[in-house]
Amino acid sequence: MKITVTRLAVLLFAPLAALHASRPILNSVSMTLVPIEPGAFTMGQDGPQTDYKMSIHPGESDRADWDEKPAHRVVISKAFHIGATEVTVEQYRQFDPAYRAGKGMPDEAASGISWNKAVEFCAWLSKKEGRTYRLPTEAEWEYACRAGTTTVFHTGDKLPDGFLPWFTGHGYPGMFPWSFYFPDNKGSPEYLPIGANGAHLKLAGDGFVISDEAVAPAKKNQPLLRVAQRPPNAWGLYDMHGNLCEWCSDWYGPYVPGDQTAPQGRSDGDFRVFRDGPHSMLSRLVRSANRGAWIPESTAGIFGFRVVLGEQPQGALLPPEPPAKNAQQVKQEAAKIVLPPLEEPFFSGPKPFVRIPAGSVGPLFSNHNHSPGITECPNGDLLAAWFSTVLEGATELCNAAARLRLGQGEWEEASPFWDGPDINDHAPKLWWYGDKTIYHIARGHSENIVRTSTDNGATWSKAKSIYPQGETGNGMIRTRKGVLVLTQDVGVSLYTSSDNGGSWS
Ligand SMILES: [Ca+2]
Ligand SMILES: [Ca+2]
Repeated sequence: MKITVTRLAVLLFAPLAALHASRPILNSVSMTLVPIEPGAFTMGQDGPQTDYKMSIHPGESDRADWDEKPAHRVVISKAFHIGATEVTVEQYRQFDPAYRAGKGMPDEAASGISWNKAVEFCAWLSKKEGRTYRLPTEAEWEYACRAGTTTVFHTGDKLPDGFLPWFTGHGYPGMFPWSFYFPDNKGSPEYLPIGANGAHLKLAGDGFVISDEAVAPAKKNQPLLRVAQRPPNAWGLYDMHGNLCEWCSDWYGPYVPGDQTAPQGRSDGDFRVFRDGPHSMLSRLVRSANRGAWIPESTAGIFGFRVVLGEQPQGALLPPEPPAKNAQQVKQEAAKIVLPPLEEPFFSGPKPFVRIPAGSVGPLFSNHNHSPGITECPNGDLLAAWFSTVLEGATELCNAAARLRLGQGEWEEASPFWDGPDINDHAPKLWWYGDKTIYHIARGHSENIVRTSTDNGATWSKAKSIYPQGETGNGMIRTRKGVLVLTQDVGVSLYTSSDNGGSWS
């Protein structure tokens, strides 16, 4: 009996070269799809925690985020084909002829594509060809990226020199370019800094130095995101480290321990997974195990996708993440507040509301907690939200929250509130309309978002994008005419909404 099981395992998990049942496919939109055979691999990355102060030691790109742990064994039980590159401008235009009209090279990756649009593209292509195209699951993506490797990158524990282009004037997010992370202008050898005019900079011995002398003459109209400009991985896939972030089909949630077969992520959530990091950003974000996730309607420029040809895996979906402490056991009775005598001055506190254990490096961070919004809830609780991070401009930044329940003397310990991992989702603000509705507004990636709760913050609507983007400042006010007005932290301007937050200008 034992021998049979072992033989079956060998057959199931044999390396690609041994099976090679199928060949690459060139489909109807000139997309090359590479066959991936079934197998098993270790998903995620254990090991030292990233300390996030990359500007101090930019060469340390091999450490893991909290949400990549525990590394666990995953079985990919069905063969599939996956795009050799991200979907290109030329391919995407066959679905949407108006896409970036008059701009972009044909072999540039299609950027600024929302998860929703990527799924629509797959449905369109499926109908066109009469076979199933879809986004990869997160597990399929990492399996294909690793291509049998167990190292930090598919190239080993480091990327080759000059592997990651960094458009130094753009950066991610836009307000934090190269100089934010590398104040001395020195990166580390895996980066290829490209100047504001598209000029390649020369490689210096101990990193890159951006100086006027080093800037070659600008090349006009240099395409920024052409696919397959660097060597592929062992299975023939290009740009699994760099170029664009790539949407996956899963709802995001933390990993659970134990083996999994054909996993599909969570059954619901606030964020869709993306894999791989954007261009012009730190190499640790493009590690094989790195995870990110964001709202499915975002059209931020960092997002592209590659498709899979093959039926969706049928592993069990994990349930949505359980509510965090700030959303548990929330009383729903309206508050009966007894006011102190009005003729007497009333002071209480101070009561610290940011309670995060020292040394925390994810999901909350003890280093830097800033930009709070605080609201009273209809049930009499106070709810506070703020951003928690190591560096204010970096991707580990998340939204934390805490609750001071009616009748209690102290704020509860902080807990995660709402966070797209690897997204600088900044400056949360909270506001109670005065009836049942509490608003949560925050800066997203290239959008702002709004969510609402009508049960005292126990549950929230899915985030909705609102424009224009900016960093929310202090809380909201409502004018006598019912217009909501929100201040901004950066720039002198106001957001206003005449439809209770449905749209903003
Ligand atoms: Ca990519
Ligand atoms: Ca991450």
